[in-house]
Amino acid sequence: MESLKPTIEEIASVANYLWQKGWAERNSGNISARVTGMLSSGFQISASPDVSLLQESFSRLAGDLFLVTGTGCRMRDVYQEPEDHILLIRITTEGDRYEILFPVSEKIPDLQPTSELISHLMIHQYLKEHKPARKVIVHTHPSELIALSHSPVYKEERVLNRLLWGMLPETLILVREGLGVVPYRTTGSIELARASIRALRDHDVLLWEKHGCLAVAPSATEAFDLIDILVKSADILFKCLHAGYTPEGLTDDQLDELRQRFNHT
Ligand code: 2HA
Ligand code: ZN
Repeated sequence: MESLKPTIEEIASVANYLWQKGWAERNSGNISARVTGMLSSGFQISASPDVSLLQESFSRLAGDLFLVTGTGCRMRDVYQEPEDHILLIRITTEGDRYEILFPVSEKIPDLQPTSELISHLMIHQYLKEHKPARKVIVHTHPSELIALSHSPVYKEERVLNRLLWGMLPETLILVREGLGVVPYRTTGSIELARASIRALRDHDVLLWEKHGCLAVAPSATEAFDLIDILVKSADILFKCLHAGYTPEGLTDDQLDELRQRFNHT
């Protein structure tokens, strides 16, 4: 497990950011990371790993290893005691089951993976094939972005991205593809996962209408950053609106100039 420690610690740090930001009420949010090949060769798999059935078959993830936050776990607890709230699971060779290899926590004996496991695995399966460097998924509930998704005007993807890019240059520079808006689907459903995969073709960060955000990146920190930048823009927008005026926003020419100048960032 030693070799997984840096990844576990990074997930724990990001769990803390989510809690500190106010995006992780009670057990909301979840994080997973594909860590296949990262276990040191001496690691002994527990003698009788727990094997659970998946509703879907994940043949392209057969044998893959994932770190996933536990269902019902608070992000603040993931931060405080990562090894008790993050599981290591392996997809079986048939791809229709997973084994819990670790922690099989002493504190929480029946710890199971996040309720969004199916979404995470479906998305990981897509990422492995189409965006293999992106191995981490972060899902969280940032109030400002959720609030925008309650407006029929702002939840229109083109309108929303134009608005958020216009709040400060960094948003366009760092989230060039903008947010992909995913229409409302039930939490934890296969429909939500499918709609997310469609949106991930063109985006690395999604806004699940009236629910939250999901970001994919090479690391948990980078996934967090994508959401954080967009929240900053939304925050500026709300501050202007609360102060009683509509923000001017960057002009089309200013945005075009940024696009040209920061073409390769
Ligand atoms: O993990 O946020 O979407 C709890 C959730 C479900
Ligand atoms: Zn959620």
